[in-house]
Amino acid sequence: MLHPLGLPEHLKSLDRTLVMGVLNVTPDSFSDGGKYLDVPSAIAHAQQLITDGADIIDIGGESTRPGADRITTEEELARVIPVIKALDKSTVISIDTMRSEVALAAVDAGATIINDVSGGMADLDMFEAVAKSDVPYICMHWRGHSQEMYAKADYLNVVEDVIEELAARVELAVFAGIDRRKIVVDPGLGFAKLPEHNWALLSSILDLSRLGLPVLVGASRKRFLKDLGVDPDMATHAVTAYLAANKVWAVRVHDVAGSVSVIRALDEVGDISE
Ligand code: PMM
Repeated sequence: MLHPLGLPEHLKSLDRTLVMGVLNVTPDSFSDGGKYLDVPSAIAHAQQLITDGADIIDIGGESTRPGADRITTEEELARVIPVIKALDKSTVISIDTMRSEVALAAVDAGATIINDVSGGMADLDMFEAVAKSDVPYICMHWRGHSQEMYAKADYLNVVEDVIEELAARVELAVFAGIDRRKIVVDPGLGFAKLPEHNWALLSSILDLSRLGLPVLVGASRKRFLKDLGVDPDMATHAVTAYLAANKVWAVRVHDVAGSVSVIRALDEVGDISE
């Protein structure tokens, strides 16, 4: 398993797909909006995710749901920083933000991974902040804010276009001083993507390894899975199994226990190519 430089040692020794548990401290995210807005319930949920086996807790204060309005930096800081500070220092925390100011404050408060769904495009100071923080950086494929993203879901060949655009962001990040070995790439399912784009990216997930970097995928409970008309968590687990069999670095999921079970069983089966 290819891990980014700077990941805590106990995670680096694992030869399996990692599970990132989602903690949205927002009133309006895709599936868990409003549930964990106060600090005690956010902490209780983080603890549940850890008990369920999450390797990383991804804390976000701004919803990226399609059509969502932006919040102020102050509001975002007020939602996430108290939660990060209150969590046990042994918890591996990633901060899900597009803002350099929030990323820096979160690292200061104890976060050790920066997860930027805009791949440095929403805030021109982000790459510099990441370089300064010197923590692993998740660089997601993105084309625009929630209000406008579906108007930008236009691709000649979605897999090739996403790889090319991600490669360009990675080069800029490195140019800005971020260590290439600390970068993780993410195809950004649902962000300026129609269902057919998400499915095409999933079925060609191995092509992303051309970038030579660890890959993270967030498919959990997204609309293209709900559109199947089946249980969205069951559909998420199927995607987790597929991604783990294809050796992605990590999956970002809401139902941590389900993904952990799937990965645990798959681990026992072993590598079919051996
Ligand atoms: N998706 C959401 C939020 N943050 N971060 C990464 N790296 N990848 C994703 O796909 C991603 C993300 C939106 O989903 P949510 O509102 O259910 O958390």
